[in-house]
Amino acid sequence: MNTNRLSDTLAHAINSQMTKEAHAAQIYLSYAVWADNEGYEGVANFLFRHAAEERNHMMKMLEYIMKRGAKPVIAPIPAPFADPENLADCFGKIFAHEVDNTQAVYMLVNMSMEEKDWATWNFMQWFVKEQIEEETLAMDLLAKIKIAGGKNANGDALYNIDRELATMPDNAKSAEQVTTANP
Ligand code: OFO
Repeated sequence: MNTNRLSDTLAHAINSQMTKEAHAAQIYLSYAVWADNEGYEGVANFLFRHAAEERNHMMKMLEYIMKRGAKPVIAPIPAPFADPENLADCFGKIFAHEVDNTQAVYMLVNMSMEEKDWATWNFMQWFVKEQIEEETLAMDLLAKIKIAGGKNANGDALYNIDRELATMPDNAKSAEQVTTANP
């Protein structure tokens, strides 16, 4: 009896997204190594933590494919991006990458809706919410570096950003968590 509850099309698409999450982990990992090498230990710490988050996203996809009765395929991961030129470039590329990932997540939501695969649609909502947080986090990083002077930020400003990122929480506050007492 066939117990596979995923269409081949969706299984393939979720599998591709699973590989994309693994690629994201490699990108964050390589940027973390770059940051550490440049002396930004706080930024490196933040990026190492984020690499682990992306790996967890990959695991969620892998588990979902298996739980629905299909077999994940562990595919090669593309090489990470080249090193950024400076912190402004690093945060800019992270933001662009997260926006690109949001598009990929939306595509899976669309596909599951077209197939009326509500289990997958429901599963993907976790990623929709996660992407709001990831984009917010990347926007916050960009705002910090902009205030500090962008690619012309001076050493003091960069030092402060680096220290802040060492203890910056992994998740940005979502709009749903905000109240008038806690803006
Ligand atoms: Fe950076 O986010 Fe995964 O999905």
